[in-house]
Amino acid sequence: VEQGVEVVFGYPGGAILPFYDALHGQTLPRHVLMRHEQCAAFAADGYARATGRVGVCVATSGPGASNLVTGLGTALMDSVPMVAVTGQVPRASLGTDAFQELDIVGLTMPVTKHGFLVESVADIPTVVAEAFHIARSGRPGPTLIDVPKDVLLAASAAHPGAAPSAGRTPPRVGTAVPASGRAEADTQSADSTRTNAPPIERVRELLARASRPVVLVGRGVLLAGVTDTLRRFVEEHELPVVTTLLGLDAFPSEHPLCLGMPGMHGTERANLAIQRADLVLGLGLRFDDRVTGRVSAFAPRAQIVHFDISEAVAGRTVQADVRVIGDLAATLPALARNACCTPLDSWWEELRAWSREAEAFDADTEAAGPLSGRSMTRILGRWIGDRGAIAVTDVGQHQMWLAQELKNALPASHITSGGLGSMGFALPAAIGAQVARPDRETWVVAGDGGFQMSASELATVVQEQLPIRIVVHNNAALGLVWQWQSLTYGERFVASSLSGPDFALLARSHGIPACSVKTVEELTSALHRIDGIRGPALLDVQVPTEEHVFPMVQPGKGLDEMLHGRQRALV
Ligand SMILES: Cc1ncc(C[n+]2csc(CCOP(=O)(O)OP(=O)(O)O)c2C)c(N)n1
Ligand SMILES: [Mg+2]
Repeated sequence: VEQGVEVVFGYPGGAILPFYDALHGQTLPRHVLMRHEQCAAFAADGYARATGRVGVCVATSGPGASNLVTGLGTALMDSVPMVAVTGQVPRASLGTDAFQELDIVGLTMPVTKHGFLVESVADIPTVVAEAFHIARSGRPGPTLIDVPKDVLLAASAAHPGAAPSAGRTPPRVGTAVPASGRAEADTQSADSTRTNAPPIERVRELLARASRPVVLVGRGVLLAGVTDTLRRFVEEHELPVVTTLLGLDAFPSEHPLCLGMPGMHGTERANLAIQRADLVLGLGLRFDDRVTGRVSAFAPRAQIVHFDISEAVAGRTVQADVRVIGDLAATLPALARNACCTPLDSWWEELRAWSREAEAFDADTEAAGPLSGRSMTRILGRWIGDRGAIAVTDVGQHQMWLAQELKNALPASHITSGGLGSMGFALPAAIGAQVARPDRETWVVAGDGGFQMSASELATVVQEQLPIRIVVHNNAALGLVWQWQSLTYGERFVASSLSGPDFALLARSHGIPACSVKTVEELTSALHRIDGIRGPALLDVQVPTEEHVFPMVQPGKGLDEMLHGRQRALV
């Protein structure tokens, strides 16, 4: 509570019960009971992404704690500030294979910035403060606090019914276990902007000389809160903008300067722009392999500039010619000041010759009649975007289609698991986002596979009375797996065909109004009906299995070797 936490997402059990007991009769924090600890971590993640605040999840020792692992990894990959609190067996039982004992600090070392095993009650205030500080600072990410049950009990005895008082100066933490090493690297780099005057000067020179520049925008722009600065900067110089999957909501997709998403399922205009550019200005992104395609073929004609808060991230895949390490809140305004550009008319002429639509609208097949994955996400992308709602997607074909089709998402309004690509993410993350932002409409778009991984959270939606709009893209398949087996495994389909329950019936069994739709007309009228519903609602959208997400850059290919719907390789 002293850290400003208002909500925690969790699941109780023996070792963590003293923590739960301390919540009794308290108004803060609110506890949201999830149906699985993985979903508690995803919900804390969605809460954090929707607000920029630290998300908190809670689990008991052993299986409760280990169920958090995927959620922590998801947050680490996507730079989401999170603190996980786990119960542990009493100190005297540590190392004895006690009931529900797992070394969770050891187990989560690679998926957290830092893990703490609390050794005494006196350490708790410092550990909590450090855990929140590390989660927030530098490149944000998850930390874990593991508290033995006897320490929790001693804490309750020391502070019956109240949080520890502020202002105490407790002794230094006994055991602070360095985890992924990211904490140290990031803390050092967080204030390293003082070293950046020369690199920024060099970037200004490169920009002034460039005739084919591209600005590549990642989630760091959102984390630094510089979306307005970015917009002013690129508008002033008419710079083309490409937004990664996690940077989609950092810049409006329909802005005339926006070329779309790059990478494996990026647009022709975005990918070819990068390949033809003479300067790539990367702002707060990791240049991960889904963005770069074959690294050796990435932006072959370009000088590459990489702005990032983390020394550890810069240069890991693509070698940047200039690295600017520091908070974009300081470095981007510093660049924008006095920056100048040559006129880019001929570059824009070249750019406009390529399509920024992932696939052209086909009036014959998309305006009416049976839905496809493409047409349903096109309708939803506009519907969700026009309402300024939050879109939370799962992982798979529907995720890529919606990323291509979502119109003008507001900052912190496109939430998806990018780096880890964790199926089952969408519904629980939307619970976190909706709890965080009751004032915002929140939409889930999930595949039938990913939805089945966390469908038990429908009960949480109802128990917490959250008005989440849920769309299941039901193609009776693990669609993206089907697509890979179709295109790169010679149509040898194995384990990609998927049955499921009647999703509408499943929702109704929870008391959630729901229906199944198959045509454009049915979807459109269902969307209008949902407008009149105050609580949650679910749409089961049935589409054929046989559909590919295009464009596609296959693994090992360069960004200009895209497959299009017509399966024509460009260039
Ligand atoms: C937890 C997890 N397991 C496996 C995968 C691998 N995977 C990526 S996409 C995908 C298929 C997703 O199917 P579905 O949820 O139905 O979405 P669709 O592709 O059909 O839209 C799978 C199995 C993953 N990303 N996450
Ligand atoms: Mg599917």
